Amino acid sequence: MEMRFTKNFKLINALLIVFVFVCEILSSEVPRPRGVSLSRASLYPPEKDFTCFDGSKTIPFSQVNDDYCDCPDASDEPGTAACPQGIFHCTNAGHKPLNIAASRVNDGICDCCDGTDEYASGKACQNNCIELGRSAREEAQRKAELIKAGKQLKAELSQKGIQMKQEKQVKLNELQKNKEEAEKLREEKLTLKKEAEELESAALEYYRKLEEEIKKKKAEEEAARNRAEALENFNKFDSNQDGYVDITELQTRQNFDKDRNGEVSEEEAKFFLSEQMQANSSPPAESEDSQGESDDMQDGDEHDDAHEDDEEEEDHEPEHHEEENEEKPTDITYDDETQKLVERATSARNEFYEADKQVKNIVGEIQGIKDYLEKDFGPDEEFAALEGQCFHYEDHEYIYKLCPFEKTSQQPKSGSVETRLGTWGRWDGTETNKYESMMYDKGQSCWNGPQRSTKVRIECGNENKMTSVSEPNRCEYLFDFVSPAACREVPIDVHEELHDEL
Ligand code: MAN
Repeated sequence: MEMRFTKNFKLINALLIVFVFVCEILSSEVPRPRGVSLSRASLYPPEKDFTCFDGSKTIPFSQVNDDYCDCPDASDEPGTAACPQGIFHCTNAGHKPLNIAASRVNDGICDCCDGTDEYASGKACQNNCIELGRSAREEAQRKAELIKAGKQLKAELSQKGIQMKQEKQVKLNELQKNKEEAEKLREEKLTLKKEAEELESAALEYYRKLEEEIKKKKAEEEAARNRAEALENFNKFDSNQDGYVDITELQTRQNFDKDRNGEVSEEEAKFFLSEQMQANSSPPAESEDSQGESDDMQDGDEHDDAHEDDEEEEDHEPEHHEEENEEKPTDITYDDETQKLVERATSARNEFYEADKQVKNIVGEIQGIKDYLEKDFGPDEEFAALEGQCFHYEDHEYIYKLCPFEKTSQQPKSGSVETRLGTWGRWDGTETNKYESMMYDKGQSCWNGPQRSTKVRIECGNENKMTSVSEPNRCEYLFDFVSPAACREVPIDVHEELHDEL
């Protein structure tokens, strides 16, 4: 089968070459001004005056290609560089005809393989159209063979892709049904939970009040303890028992001698008043009233400040205390009936949360499948099988990775940190073939530069493989990838040439 195809192709190719030569002989016999293609020859009848294609002017035919631009549309100078926007046509017999900008005529560079663009520059251009034509045809043949083999593989990929989407669709329908059931169950569990919690709440009301009373009592006891402790401390320092603690009283206490020089200075005593007393005690209420009249006033104020600080701290604390209290098992034991109701409500709550989790899982799965079904895997789902795979390419410095429909990345060979070069964005091909390239954008930002992005060019190949990687602009990467999924019939170039020339 393969052999027959190759044989047929060779025969067609040979016929084409003969055809091209015949056409060339015929075309070279059609008289026309330099730089005019065969298809336009009839627009330049030599026996008539020449009218610009845009109709703006008529000139004697002798002024066509006289190296002076008469027509605004450049139609009078197809073979010279006189008109800036002119186009020069090279026949390139044996290879591909070519249109070049008129400015490239006689510029000393051989643009046409037949060398016709350099007729007056003195540049000796070789006519290598025959060789170029031959290798172009060989390349076209290679490509055609590749496409033929690739198309078979592509058909298999398509089949797989279509099957995968169908299976997902079936799963989606199943999940939609499961979701309805799971929601119904959740509804039932919610009702049961509410009922159980109502009973539980009513039964716990009595214990809640009891607990509050216990808490209150505990708080009162704690406050009384604190107060007694404070008073004790105060009395300890108020050695003359006059209801005030003054500096001299503190100076008698050697443990305030911070610098260990044998005596307690006023500063050391004050330091203690401001730093230590704040933390440990509060003066009795009576002393607060009279503080303004004595030396102790300043110290007393500081003391008050300290007290305020304590209050501030306490302002933040209730939350914490409450939490602690909640965590602590209370000393209260429920009666059997209440205990049963609490247990029933707890298990109703658990069952509801379980049912709710089930619904959420199904919803998540449904969304995942919907996203998958909406993905564009090509007109025949031929690229679907690439999803979930990753392909690698190594150059001297990095290992590059392409995970189709997910991301592209770069990892230094000497390190383990992967840099994301892009996240799947969209198909980015041309109007004629949207699927010839992919764009992965929004990758990791470059230092002082843009976010990294990757364009992936896809060509037909008989396996899925990355063939090259480059970075044409800083942080903009170009991957070349071949895949049977990209094998599609394209017109062979030789056909196009003949069309154009005839
Ligand atoms: C790294 C690599 C390069 C990139 C620079 C930009 O070295 O990601 O590809 O050009 O960063 O600073």
